[in-house]
Amino acid sequence: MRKIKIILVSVLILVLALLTFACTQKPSGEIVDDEENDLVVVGFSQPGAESAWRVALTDSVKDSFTEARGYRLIYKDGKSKQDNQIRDIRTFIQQGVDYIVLSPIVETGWDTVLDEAKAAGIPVIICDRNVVVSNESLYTAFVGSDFIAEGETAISNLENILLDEETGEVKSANIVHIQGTIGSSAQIGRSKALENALEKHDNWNVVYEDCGEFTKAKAREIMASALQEVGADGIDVVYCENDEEAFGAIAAMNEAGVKYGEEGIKVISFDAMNTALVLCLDGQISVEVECNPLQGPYIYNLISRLNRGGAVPKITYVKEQYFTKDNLSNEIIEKRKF
Ligand code: GYE
Repeated sequence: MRKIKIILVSVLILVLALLTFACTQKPSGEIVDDEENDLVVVGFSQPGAESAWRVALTDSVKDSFTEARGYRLIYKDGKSKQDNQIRDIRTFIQQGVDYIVLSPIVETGWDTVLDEAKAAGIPVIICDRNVVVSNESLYTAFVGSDFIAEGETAISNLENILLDEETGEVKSANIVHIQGTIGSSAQIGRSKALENALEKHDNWNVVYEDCGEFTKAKAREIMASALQEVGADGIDVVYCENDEEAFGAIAAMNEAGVKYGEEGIKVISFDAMNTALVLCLDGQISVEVECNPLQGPYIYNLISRLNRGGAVPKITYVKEQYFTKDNLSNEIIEKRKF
């Protein structure tokens, strides 16, 4: 009898302990209540951390939305999957954040979740890459780059490089095209500019094309395969859709002992991170089109205006430029913030 009593008491204690534990656990959709200290809560969904550029964007947003300025930033990394980003936005909605900032991995597939944010009355700022939605009212504003313009800048520089001074004609070119994440605005715009150039120059051909996912590792494999299948003599240009891909292509060319830069295959790249500009000044990368990751202050301006009840422009393009060996110097590189 005594034994049964002890067992019953132990079970009771266990059940009580479990219940207390369950009640003190915070569910993942915990309501964020910063009214006490009056902080404005911003949920920031990034697609991943595939490049140094993206890390710079994350830092810029984190530096802009600080508690000292009256904000609390909740940062989520989507680990390169749209489904994760959608889940993260739903968590922000459940938490009742004041604003959502979304850098979308690809352009399409956001209608439903943006509709949910709208229904919850949470303004959404799209940054970096854009979305394509059925109804523009599903987001409040976009801040980011004009990717077709970036691609066109790269192409006009390539045309200059390939200009035959004697004839005034643009020389023929066999191009390896290493694309970024398919379906992202950055890939779509930069690829589109190359496609338009191929239509304009019938002596330009893409001899090898694959998706490098904006990463060095993938691009290195792609360039190694291109060199094997096409051969270095059959390649004049490698058009990389970001710096990580340019680093990967360069690594593959180094491994294969292939000449690039001024004396060999021309490397075209986007982002213009400092580490890449060093190679550009050295003549290893021929064109660097800047993509500005310092978007935090732009987003901060929009949200603080909205917070004061003001209106904001639907589209804001960040300021960007391009670099070749001719307009670069060590001083310029040292002064830059990314
Ligand atoms: O060029 C690349 C990054 O969306 C503009 O994504 C961005 C691109 C950038 O991973 O480095």
